[in-house]
Amino acid sequence: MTVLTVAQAVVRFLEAQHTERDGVERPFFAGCWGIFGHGNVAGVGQALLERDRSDDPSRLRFLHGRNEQSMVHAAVAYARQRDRLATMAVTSSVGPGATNMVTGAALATINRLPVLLLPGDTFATRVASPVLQELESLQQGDVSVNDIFRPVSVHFDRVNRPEQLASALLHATRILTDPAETGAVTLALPQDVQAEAHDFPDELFAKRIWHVARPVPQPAALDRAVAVIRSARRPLVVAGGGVTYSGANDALRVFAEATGIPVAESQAGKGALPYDHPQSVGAIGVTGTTAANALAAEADVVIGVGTRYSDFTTASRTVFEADGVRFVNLNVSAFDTHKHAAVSLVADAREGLAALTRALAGWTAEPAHTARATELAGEWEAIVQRAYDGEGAPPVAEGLAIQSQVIGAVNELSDPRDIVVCAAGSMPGDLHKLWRTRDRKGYHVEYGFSCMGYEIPGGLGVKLAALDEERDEGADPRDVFVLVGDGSYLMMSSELVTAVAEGIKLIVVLVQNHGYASIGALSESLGSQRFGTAYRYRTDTGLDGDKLPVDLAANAASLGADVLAVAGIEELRDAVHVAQKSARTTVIHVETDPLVPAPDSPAWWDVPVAEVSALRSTREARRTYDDHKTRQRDYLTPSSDSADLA
Ligand SMILES: Cc1ncc(C[n+]2csc(CCOP(=O)(O)OP(=O)(O)O)c2C)c(N)n1
Ligand SMILES: [Mg+2]
Repeated sequence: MTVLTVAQAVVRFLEAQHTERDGVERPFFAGCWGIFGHGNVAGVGQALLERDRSDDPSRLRFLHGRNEQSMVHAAVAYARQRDRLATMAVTSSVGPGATNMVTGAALATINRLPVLLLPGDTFATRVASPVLQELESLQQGDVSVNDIFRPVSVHFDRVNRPEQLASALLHATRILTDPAETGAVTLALPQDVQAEAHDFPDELFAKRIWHVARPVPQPAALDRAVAVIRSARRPLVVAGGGVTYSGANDALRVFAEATGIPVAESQAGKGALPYDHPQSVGAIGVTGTTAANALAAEADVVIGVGTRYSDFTTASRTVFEADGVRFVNLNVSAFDTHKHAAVSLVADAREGLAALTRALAGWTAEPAHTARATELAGEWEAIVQRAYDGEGAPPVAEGLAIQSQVIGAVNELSDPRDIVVCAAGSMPGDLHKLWRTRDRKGYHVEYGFSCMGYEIPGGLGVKLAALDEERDEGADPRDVFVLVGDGSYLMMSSELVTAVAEGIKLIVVLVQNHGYASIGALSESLGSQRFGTAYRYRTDTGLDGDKLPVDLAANAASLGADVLAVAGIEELRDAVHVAQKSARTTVIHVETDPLVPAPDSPAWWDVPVAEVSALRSTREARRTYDDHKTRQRDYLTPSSDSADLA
C-alpha cells in the first residue's frame, strides 16, 4: 500500500497508463495542462510539483496555459494529431476556471477526441460553504458548477471519497482509449478531497496497457455490405476522420484502386487520400468541390467510412440526390453506422476496408464512372490553380491580398509534411476546397464544433504532438501553419505567450479582414445585409463607420512573438520564407479583402430564414430558402431492403 493524497494518486496513475495498437506502445497521457487557483493549487498542483521535482523520466509533464478553454483545445488537438492513441489531462480550479473548460469539453466530445478534464470542485465536506466561487442552488444541495460538464462529456464523475478513485480512474481511461466511446471525460475533484491522504493499493500505479482494438466486421454484416456495393453503378466513398484515426489511409487507397470507386472527403477526413490520387475528388458538401458534389448527386450507393455525416458533409441532406440512393456505413461506432438507414458495418476502418477489398475481389465500378471521377477532379484542380494564382479575381485595393492566394502561397511554400491548422471563419471552407493535402496528417481543421479561438492553442497541441513523434518515433520535423482570422484571433490569442514560453515554434498567418467574412457572406445570402458582422466604428446609422485602428500585428508582438506585417501576396511569400528559417514563433499579419470569395460548387446549407419580415431582402431570401427546402431529403429508406438484393 502507498499513502498518497488523492491528487498525488491521480498523477501517479496517469503516468502509468499506456496504449498499444498494432504492437506499438506509448504513454497515453503526454502531459497535464494547468492553471492554478485555490481549487487545485495545493491538490493537483502540489502533486504535479512533487513529480516535477523528481528525476523519474516517466513523470507527468506540466504545461502552463493562459486560459482554461484554450488548454483543452491544445490537449484535444494533441490527441487528434496522435490519432487518439495519446492525449493530455487539464487541471483547473473551481468556479470560472472549471467552467472555462466547458467549451473545450464540447469540442472534444463532438469531434470524438479524448481529453481528461480535472476541474477542482467545492468542498465535499461543505464545512465552510459557500466557499469562494461556489454555486448555491436553492433546489439541489449536491450540484456545483461542474455539473454543467455532464451533457458535454462522454463520462462524468465526481470523486467525493478517496475510496472511489481507483474505479473512477480505471473507468475514465477505458472510455478515453475506446475509439467508439471516446470524448471528453470529466473527473471533478473537490478541493478538500484532492489533499486528503489515503492508503492506495500499489497495483493502482502499476504500468497498465490499454489495447486499442481493431474490431473486425461480422461476416453477415460484411455480406450485406458487399451485396449493396456490388449492385452499385455509380458508388462514392465519403471518407471521414475515422479513416485517419484508424490509420486506414493505405487500406482506403487499396480499396479505391481495386474497386475503382472515387473518394470524397469530409473536413475531418481530408487527407484520407493525397489530393493528387486519380480517384481523390476532394471535399464534399457545403464546402465541396464541383467534382465530389457532382458525383454525390449521381451516387446510387454511398459508402461512408468513419464519418459522422454532419450537415456540412451532406449539404444539409441535399448532396445525395439520386432516387433510391443507399448507404453502407463502416464505422467503429454503431451510432454512426446506422445513419441514413444504412447497411451497418461496425468495424475499425482499416480492418473493414481490407475485408471489403477481399470480399469484392474481381468486382469494379464501371470504368467510365472511375474515369469520369478523375476527369471531374482534374477540372476542379484547374480551378484551384487559378485561385492560387489569383487569376480571374476582381482587383483589390493596394496592399490587400486575396484569401485564396494566401492559402495557395502557404500550400506551395510549405513542406508536404507540414500541418495546416484552422477552425472557424471563412478559411475552413476555403481550405476544405482548395488545400492540397499531401500527407495524411497534414490537414487539421476542427470543424465538428468550428470553435473560434481553437486555432492558436490547437496549433500548439499539434506542434507538441509533432515534437513528441520526432522524439519518440524519429519522425522528421514538421512546421505547423496556423491560419487564423482576426475574429478568432481577438477571441483567443493568449496561448501565443505559452508558445513563446515553451519555445514551441508556430507559424501563424493572421488574416485581417476587419470582421467576419464568413458570417458576413452568410448574412447577406440570408437577406440579413451583413448586419453586425464587420468591426467598424458606430455612426448614426449603426456599426458602419471607418475601420477600427486595431493593430493586431502590434498585439502579437506584445505577446512575445516575432511579427512580420506584410502588404500583398508577394510580401507574404517572402515572410513565409523568413518564418520557415526562424526557430521562433512568427506571426505573419496580412490584410485581405473580405468581399472576394473563393471558387465553389453550388451547395446548400440549411440556415432558416425569417418566415415573415418587414425587410424585402429577408422576404426574398425566404423564397430562396423555401425553394431549397424542397430538395432536402430524409434518407430513411432501409438500404438493405431493396428489391434488387433479393
Ligand atoms: C466561439 C464561436 N463564436 C461564434 C461563432 C460563429 N462564427 C463562425 S465564423 C465567425 C466569424 C469568424 O471571423 P474571423 O475569424 O475573422 O474569420 P472570417 O470569417 O473573417 O474569415 C463567427 C462569429 C463560432 N464559430 N465560434
Ligand atoms: Mg475576419
